Amino acid sequence: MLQTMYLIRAFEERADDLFAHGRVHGTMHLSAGQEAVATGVCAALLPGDYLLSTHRGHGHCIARGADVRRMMAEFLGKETGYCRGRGGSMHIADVDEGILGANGIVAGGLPLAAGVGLSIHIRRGTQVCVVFFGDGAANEGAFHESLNLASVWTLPVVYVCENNQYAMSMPVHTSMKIERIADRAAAYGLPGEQVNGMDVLAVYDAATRAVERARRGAGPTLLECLTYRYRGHSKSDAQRYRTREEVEDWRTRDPIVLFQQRLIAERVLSAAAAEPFAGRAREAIDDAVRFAESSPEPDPATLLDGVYA
Ligand SMILES: Cc1ncc(C[n+]2csc(CCOP(=O)(O)OP(=O)(O)O)c2C)c(N)n1
Repeated sequence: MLQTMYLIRAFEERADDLFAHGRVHGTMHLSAGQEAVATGVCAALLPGDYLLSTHRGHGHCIARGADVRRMMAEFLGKETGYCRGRGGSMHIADVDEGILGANGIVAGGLPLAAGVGLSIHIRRGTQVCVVFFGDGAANEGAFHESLNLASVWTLPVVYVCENNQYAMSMPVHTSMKIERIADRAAAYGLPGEQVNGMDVLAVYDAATRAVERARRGAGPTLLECLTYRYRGHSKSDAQRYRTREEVEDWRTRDPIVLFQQRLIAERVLSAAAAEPFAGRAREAIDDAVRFAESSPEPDPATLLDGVYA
């Protein structure tokens, strides 16, 4: 889990750098600070389980085992990318491995999750579908409809709200009158749990319980993971809605630093053994960038491949 969190951080640092050098078109949404949520939840899954992501989805894909070479190639719009360079940062998917795609529509994954859950249910499968979404998405109608249907039909869905305190520039307390998003689960008759999203083991424990409940046919769970994004909403965010002190305060709870310190304190890892983790992650990303850069651009003649409407 520590290596995974380092890998997510390294991927995004490099993505940011490539963007700054004008190597990427469009925009991107970084999840630095939120690594423990993706990592803790995905560690609770088994091969064959399904995942639905958001516009801030790099970490979800990496934590689910996606190949960073193909992710980087997708990010740079290359033919060897997961979506042959058509999707870019916001639309990385690996359907064969159950990564059913990111979603640029806020709450767009939530109705899909109910559909995936219904499909598993009809096929009498034992898989689980995890759907990530933000605090802003929890105010969309799709959130309420999806939770209600999944609960009524006892579907194997785990709802993971990454409450990173803001929907673009809007703080959670200005968009909802409740203290805990997890409390909304009660309205639909399913368990809701609020978790420290900066603590990868706390996330893993809660996710393990939710996944086990879904897998044994007991239905959905809502997890609210309290976390924070260190970077702006996307690349065009001047961040006038929060103070530098607030960001620095959250950085003192960095999920990677905290987990590493804990592993060392509990003698699971020595300081010397922890040393190479960051370097290994950067090397894997260097290799991914080399792969992506040496990969071909998509052939313009294939531009309409995959366009169905
Ligand atoms: C249906 C819809 N409404 C508005 C937008 C514009 N938009 C993109 S991201 C975003 C904020 C999302 O906040 P949240 O769900 O908390 O996720 P976070 O960005 O914090 O990860 C908005 C309003 C959109 N993409 N889709």
